[in-house]
Parts: sequence; structure tokens; C-alpha cells
Amino acid sequence: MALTAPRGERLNIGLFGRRNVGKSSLLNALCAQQVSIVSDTPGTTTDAVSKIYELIPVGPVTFFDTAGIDDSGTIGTLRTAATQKIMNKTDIALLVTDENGIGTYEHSLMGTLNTLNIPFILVVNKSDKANPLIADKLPCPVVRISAAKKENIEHLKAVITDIVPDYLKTAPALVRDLITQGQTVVCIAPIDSSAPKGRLILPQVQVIRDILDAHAYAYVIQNDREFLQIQENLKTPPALVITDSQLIRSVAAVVPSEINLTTFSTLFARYKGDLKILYDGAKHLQNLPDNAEILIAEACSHHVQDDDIARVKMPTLIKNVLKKELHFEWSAGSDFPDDLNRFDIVIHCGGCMLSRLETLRRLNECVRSGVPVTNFGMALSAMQGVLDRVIRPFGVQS
Ligand SMILES: Nc1nc2c(ncn2[C@@H]2O[C@H](COP(=O)(O)OP(=O)(O)OP(=O)(O)O)[C@@H](O)[C@H]2O)c(=O)[nH]1
Ligand SMILES: [Mg+2]
Repeated sequence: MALTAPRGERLNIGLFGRRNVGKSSLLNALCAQQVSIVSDTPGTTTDAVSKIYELIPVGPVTFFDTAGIDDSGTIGTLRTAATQKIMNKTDIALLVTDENGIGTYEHSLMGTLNTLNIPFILVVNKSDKANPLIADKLPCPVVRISAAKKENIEHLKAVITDIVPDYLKTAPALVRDLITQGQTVVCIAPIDSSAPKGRLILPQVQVIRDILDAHAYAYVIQNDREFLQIQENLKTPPALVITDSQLIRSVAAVVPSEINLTTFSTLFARYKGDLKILYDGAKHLQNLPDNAEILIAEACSHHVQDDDIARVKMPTLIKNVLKKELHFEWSAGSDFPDDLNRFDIVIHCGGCMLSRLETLRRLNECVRSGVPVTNFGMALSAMQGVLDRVIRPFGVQS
């Protein structure tokens, strides 16, 4: 099971703490294997070690054992930038300490983990040696273990399971919460040269399925002209119109303003990611300075077409609208840059190849690096002046 689970569904669990507290020993105890080198010389782990593991009862996880950091430091003096990078992609953190309990470093790290919105557990190791006094009021569960003697490891696994936040476990609805039984939804899916032969693309199929699950009626058409034609046939106006982002401008021009209108990308921004983060990112596009550095990130690598959205359409549109000197960089596949903070904004693809967890993790990485992030569809809407209209059905406030 562990090795067949989709990579994106694995939780990233990071082990952080001072040197020599027993992080590597804990990793070995959790995996019941000798994964990471243990020694009594402080600073044994210098580069982060990752280990894929089926952690029962948590599920598939990737552990990251990091280089220890000295007590004197705060997060600003992390011994290695690598540890910070690991933290940026951490879903759950184990803050490991030893018989010395918690001091300045642990308090500083707790503050950082809170700021970064990373759920964490304080793991007090070496309980076979001593049981240090730990303050009652900490913002996290406290688990005392002995990694060397493999004591209380099962309990720690149970606590890890408990702190997995709900938003990582369950996705919001795709569209069904926006409609009710018996209503009509118009879906606009252009069949152009970029459409796959003989079928619809997966996001369109998923939306139609969700409409059917809501026992509402899906009308599937190709463009704004067809919308005008079917409008005459409909006795009551549609509850919602969902269009491909590339047609949003012409569709917005013909759909009466009192009818809710959105795009497939916006639905997926909420379903797969975080609508608020992506909406804020899209609004930020207008504020980009001259010479802004823009990262266009795609989750898959594919053959680049002449009118490729990432390489051609998106940069051209943004340059035309903003009338500024802008610099673009591209990333593809799993190749998401570590040094995100050199960008002024990240524009990500819809992430149909990424799981929700993987998408959220990328958004978190941007937020944690202080970089606004949006997606292709919402950027297209923003650049065509219809961002607030496509957001309206969701009631998201800026
Ligand atoms: N008594 C006792 N010793 C432990 C325990 N866990 C680890 N140790 C010892 O503590 C020392 C450091 O363990 P490591 O696992 O290498 O510690 P680390 O946090 O990975 O250290 P760095 O990689 O240097 O940051 C080793 O000598 C371990 O044998 C424990 O539960 N009890
Ligand atoms: Mg180590």
C-alpha cells in the first residue's frame, strides 16, 4: 500500500530540534529501521534525510530528518537554509527536545511553526534518562518518549493522526453547494485545437458529475453564441454559468449580471487549493512593479504548442494589460523552486496532475516565503477585469 499510494497524498512530517536531542533516533524508531545515522556527536545529520514510509495508523508519509540547530539561535539563525526549506513544505512538525526540556530555541521554533500554520507536537525524548518539567500551557500536544528504548512510539503515532487538520483530509465541494436540486447549470466547454480528441477534459467531467450528484441539470455548450441561443429555450434563468477561463470575457458580456458566473478554474481553485489565497494573489497582479519577476509553474511537463497558455498566452496577456517590463521564468513537473522569495508572484497551473494536498503545500510554500500566488484561470479573469464577478458565487471577501 505504502509504495502504491499517489505521491501527493503523502503527508510531509518534519523532525526539527537542537543538535543531539535524538531526531535521527526518533526517525529510526518511527520507521523501525536504521534510516538515519545516530551518534553522540552533535551535528551528525548535516543534510536533510527523507524517508517514505507507511505510518500506521496515519497512512503514507514522507519523513524529513533535519540538521540540528543550536539552542542559542532563533529561527533567523537556522543553521542551514535547508532546514527552512524543509519547514516550508512540512504538513506536520515534530519538535524534538531531550532531558533539557524547552528553552529559548524551542519557544522560538514554536512561534515560527504557529506563524507558518504548521500543526506540531512537542516530543520530549530520552525519557529513560530524565523527565524534565514542561509548562502546562503550550500551544501543542506534548508526548514523552524514549527513541532509544522505543518507548511510547505507538502513542506518538496516534497523536500525529489526531493533529492532521481537517482541511488536509477533506476537500470542499466542487460545485454542488452552490446549486440545489432541479436547477439548471450551463457549462461552457469550447472544443478548440487544444481540446483532447474525442473527450472532455477531466475538470469538466468532474464538474458535470458533481452537478448530476446534486440532481441539478447540466447544459453543456461551447461558447457565448450558443449561450444566447439556449437562453431562449430556458424557461427559468440558469442558477449558475461555468465557463472555460479563456472565454470568460465574451461569456461575461452575454450572461446577465444577476446570473452567477464563474470559471472551471475558480471552482478548482477552491476544491484543490485555497480560494482566498489565490484570489488575493490574482488581485496582486495589478500591483506588480516594473521589472517584476514572475514564476509560471506547471505541474506537468508536456509538449509546448505554438499558442501554449503558460509560455505564450499568459505572458502576452499580462504584458499587454499591465504595460510593464516583466520577467518570466517557468517551472514544470515536480521541479518547484526552493528559493521562491526571489519572485514577485507565482502563477500556478490548475494542478489537475496534483492532489489537493500537493497543491495546498505549494500554496503554503509561497505564502510562507511571502510571495503572492494565483492560478492560470484566476489570472486570466483578473487580466480581463472579471475577477470579482467569478468570485461572487463563493462569497469570498478580500
Ligand atoms: N538515553 C537516551 N539516549 C538517546 C535517546 N535517543 C537518542 N539518544 C542518544 O542521543 C544521541 C544523539 O542522537 P541522534 O539521534 O543522533 O540525535 P540528533 O538529534 O539526530 O542529532 P543531530 O543529527 O546532531 O542534530 C545519540 O548518542 C543517541 O544514542 C533516548 O531515548 N535515550
Ligand atoms: Mg541527526
